[in-house]
Amino acid sequence: MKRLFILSNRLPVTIWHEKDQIKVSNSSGGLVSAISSYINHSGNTGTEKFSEKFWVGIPGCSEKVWESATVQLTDDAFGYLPVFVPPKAYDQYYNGLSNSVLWPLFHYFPSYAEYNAQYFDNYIAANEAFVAALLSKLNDDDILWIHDYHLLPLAGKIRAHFPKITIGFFLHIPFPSFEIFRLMPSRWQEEFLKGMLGADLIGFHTIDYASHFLETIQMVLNIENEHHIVKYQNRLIKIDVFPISIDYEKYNSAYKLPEVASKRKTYREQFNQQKIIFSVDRLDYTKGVFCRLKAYERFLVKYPEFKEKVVFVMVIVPSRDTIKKYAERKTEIDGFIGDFNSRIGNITWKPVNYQYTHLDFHDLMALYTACDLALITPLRDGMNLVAKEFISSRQDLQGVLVLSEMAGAARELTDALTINPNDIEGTADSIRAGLRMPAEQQSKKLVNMQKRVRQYDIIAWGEDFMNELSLIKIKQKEFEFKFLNPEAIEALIGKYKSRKNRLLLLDYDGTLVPFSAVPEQAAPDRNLLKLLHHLSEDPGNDIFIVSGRDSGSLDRWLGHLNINIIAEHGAKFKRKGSGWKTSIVYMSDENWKQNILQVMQKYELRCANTFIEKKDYSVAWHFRNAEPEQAKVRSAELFTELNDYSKDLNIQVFKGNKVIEVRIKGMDKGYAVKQILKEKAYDFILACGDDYTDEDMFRVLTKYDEAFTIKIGYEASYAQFNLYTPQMTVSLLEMLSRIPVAGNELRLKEKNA
Ligand code: GDG
Repeated sequence: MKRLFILSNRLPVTIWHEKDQIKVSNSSGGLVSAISSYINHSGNTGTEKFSEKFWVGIPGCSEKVWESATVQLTDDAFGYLPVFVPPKAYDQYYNGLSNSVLWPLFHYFPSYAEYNAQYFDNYIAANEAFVAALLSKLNDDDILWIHDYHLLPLAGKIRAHFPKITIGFFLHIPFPSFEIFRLMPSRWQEEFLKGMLGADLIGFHTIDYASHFLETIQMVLNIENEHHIVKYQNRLIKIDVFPISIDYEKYNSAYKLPEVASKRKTYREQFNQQKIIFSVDRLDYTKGVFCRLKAYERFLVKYPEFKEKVVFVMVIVPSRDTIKKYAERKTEIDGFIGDFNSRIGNITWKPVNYQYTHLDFHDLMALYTACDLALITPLRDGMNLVAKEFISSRQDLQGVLVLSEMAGAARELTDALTINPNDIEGTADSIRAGLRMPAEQQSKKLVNMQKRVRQYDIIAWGEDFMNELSLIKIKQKEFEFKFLNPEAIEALIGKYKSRKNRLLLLDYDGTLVPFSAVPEQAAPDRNLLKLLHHLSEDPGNDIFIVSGRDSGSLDRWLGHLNINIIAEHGAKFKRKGSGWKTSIVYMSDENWKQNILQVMQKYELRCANTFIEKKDYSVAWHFRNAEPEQAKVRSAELFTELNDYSKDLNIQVFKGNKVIEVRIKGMDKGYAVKQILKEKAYDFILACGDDYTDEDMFRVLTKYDEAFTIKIGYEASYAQFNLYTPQMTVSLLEMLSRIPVAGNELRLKEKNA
């Protein structure tokens, strides 16, 4: 059993002074109840149980106060590990970088962001305080789950000390598009992204946020993904979607609680025959309060028959009011509502019933279940749990949800009346439609939405995340860097000796010969030619050079040997003793190459010392010799542009070792190897390659017990082993060529004589 550490900005505790005493109690914010629900139920559903559980966060008091106060904590579900950050630094980390840069930017309010260098320095310092507090407590077997935008760099910083530790990171707010993210100084961008990539699993609420993240790491760090998995610092990292949810049963069963039922009755009586519209959110400019009020006003003006027949109960919960933007907002809302009520209302009817307060759970449930319509209109919202809570609370299957399409929840709650919060007219119409919706239609919609929240509730969310986290750790093991050590060489030689049908699959550039500045200059030397000839003379060996190169160069250099050659990643092949053939049967659009060439030529001009390689079935732009910084930017741009162009065509864009290549879809070395294996059964397979294109071949061969797969280079790979350089591949092949194999001893003796 492993230990679980939850890391979040604040520890879930409340500290207060009572007379001369310091009191501390466990507090249950949204995150703590979410995690607790998952932990408490996980035993029933097979998720790994944890030997110990700790919560790591800032307690909001000094070390001295904490020491005198901790004794009063009673809940033993979690051990608390406090992180102390001095008040001034905390202010710049929390109110500064977290809530005056990341929060506005990630919610698409770039003009609210304050790029203050001190904020950044203190944000990093606060994250380092977490590391310092944990260093002596962690070990590589622990599981860490880091939460939210306050701790973006933390996973990377912990990873530096514990390379094998398991870390999950979940972002509770949106991840913005690259064009927004790039507004931050580039040093900040890199620090945040590299930090996040210290995790093994990075979770977002929606597919859009995950895609934005993937695009951003591509543009900033030049990191690509394959099916949402990226390779970074020799580690596989999964980027996935986990829409946070709620404890469905808790909200659903609250309907019948006596306190809730009686408060519901009070509210209904208070508003008599009026329809109740309800909203509740933290004081935050992202929540779209003004749009909401304007839409409500438009509704009353456009549909005056609702005047005096409806009331809008709007609860705003105090939040971050020490930040200027939030304090200003409060004053504006107060003024706006006062004016609204006097303009639209009358002596007996106040159209907006506004409270700036925190409701207790029973009050909140009473309002969720008393209202006729929940009006949720954020301008941006990572998820929005209020929407899910409202849906779940309606055991009576009555009530309408009007929901902004800018909330993550809109992706799942598709039966809501979705609105664009900036569309005042449209929102006003949706309010009317909601208030006039027939009872059966309300029920039908609620049944569908309740089903979704019930099925993927907070427990499912936690389990889903933890399961994915353990799966990626398993995948990482398959992918680790493993040097081909003497024992492995011995095993390889042993098999080579005893088997009669041997297949040698050898990539060319970077595997048999080192990379050279210009592709045409990578000709094989005499030694390599002699070696290949030697190996090919053994009747038990079938040698395939499996290359992405053009057939012309390969033919010139190797065509005279008695070996098979695969060019252009499988698009062309030459069997020993015969001529070149192609495996491309049909090409939908012959113009693609010309168009791709035109795009690449633009980049050849814009980025000095790059060049284009034209092949029969592919085109490649090489940037090996270009200035690295410029090449990084241009290659990222070209990659995006080519991907856009190729979307609907039968071609695919690949990024290799300092090259971007466009080729026919499905044509890869994995496909080529599958074809070879279809034709003949082999009892020994050796595959060597250095590039990402060779990974396709390695992946196919993971299913063959008799295969030895070797990645040339220092990177982790799907291959079983690594060798560092092409010289080492050649030495290994020389070793094999000297082995007297069954039946061949005589012939070899003669040759060596
Ligand atoms: C962030 C993301 C994401 C609110 N007022 C009262 C009260 N609440 C509770 C609600 C709900 C929670 O607070 C608010 O959660 P939201 O999801 O709506 O919004 P954020 O606080 O901005 O949360 C958000 C979330 O993280 C989770 O990942 O969904 O997008 O911004 O649970 O019930 N609870 C009580 N009284 C109140 O007056 N008792």
